[in-house]
Amino acid sequence: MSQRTFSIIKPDAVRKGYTAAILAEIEKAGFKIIAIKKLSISKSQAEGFYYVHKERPFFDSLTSFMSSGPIFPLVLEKENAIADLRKLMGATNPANAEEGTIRKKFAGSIEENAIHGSDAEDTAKFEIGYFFAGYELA
Ligand code: YYY
Ligand code: MG
Repeated sequence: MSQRTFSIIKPDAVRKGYTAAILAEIEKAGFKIIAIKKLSISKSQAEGFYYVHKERPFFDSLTSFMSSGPIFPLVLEKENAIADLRKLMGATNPANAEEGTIRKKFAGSIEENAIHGSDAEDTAKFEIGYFFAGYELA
């Protein structure tokens, strides 16, 4: 059954000019792009998005980074989209990411790791709603 997930091309990847290359990897892997936009978020918007990590030591640095420049939020659809995107992304730390994954190819560090992907159905739902209105998801 077809499933939707949420992704972000992060500020590091946008700055380095990797947006189109990452979108190409995503499409090549069989995902349909349901919604996409370019925007910059404030520190407090980044804090709201990553609120599950608010007690973690990297929270302040992560949310500063995520508000440091333009990002591309995405809604993606395919069979098994949530797990398949996580696989395509690779490990959080690019040093541990498998060959051929987006983070292996495009991430610079554990923080500046090029791409976000939802980790479960409930988080995908929250994250899609955080960035997109219903009328943008036709
Ligand atoms: O889902 P994923 O992005 O792979 O990792 P999370 O554990 O959810 O962490 C979110 C985000 O936080 C991660 O993409 C980079 C950053 N981060 C960090 O800067 N340092 C860590 N030790 C762990 C995560
Ligand atoms: Mg995560």
